[in-house]
Amino acid sequence: MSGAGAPATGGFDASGLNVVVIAATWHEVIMDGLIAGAERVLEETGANHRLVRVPGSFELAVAAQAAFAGGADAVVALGVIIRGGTPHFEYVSAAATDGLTRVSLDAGRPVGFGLLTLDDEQQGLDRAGLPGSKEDKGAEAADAALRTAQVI
Ligand code: DLZ
Repeated sequence: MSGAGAPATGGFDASGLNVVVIAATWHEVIMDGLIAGAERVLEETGANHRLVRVPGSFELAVAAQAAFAGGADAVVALGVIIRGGTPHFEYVSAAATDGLTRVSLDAGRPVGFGLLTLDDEQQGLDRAGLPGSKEDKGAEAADAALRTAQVI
């Protein structure tokens, strides 16, 4: 489900592109929504795709690096980090974001950034493309990766 102001997703031909969706496992309900949204766009556009699960968002970057080393044209990175009472949130969020940026630039290939950094679970439910959600960040991340792969 797209909210007001959200870009339209899909509606183009991405057949011939090999895409790896890399998804962390923390916060299962929100993650399931993000994965479903990304996979819907990849199916609709005809992209070849496979799903790789990693334990947490910290591991997204190294898995993205391996995907590009294996020939992926694009990666969609999905994770959910919810702020807690310690600085851990900041460390994992920064490490995952910086790592994915570096991997994308080193490979010269796009990473769709579907890492949600949240104050609470409700913010994730609002963005996960689930029934009642206002936005679908998994779909948006897949769409961004595909559209970028087509123009670089
Ligand atoms: C340890 C941890 C914590 C506290 N919170 C999250 C989170 O909200 N979201 C997430 O994706 N991962 C979390 N992790 C796990 C780390 O990303 C990582 O998997 C572990 O520190 C092991 O390297």
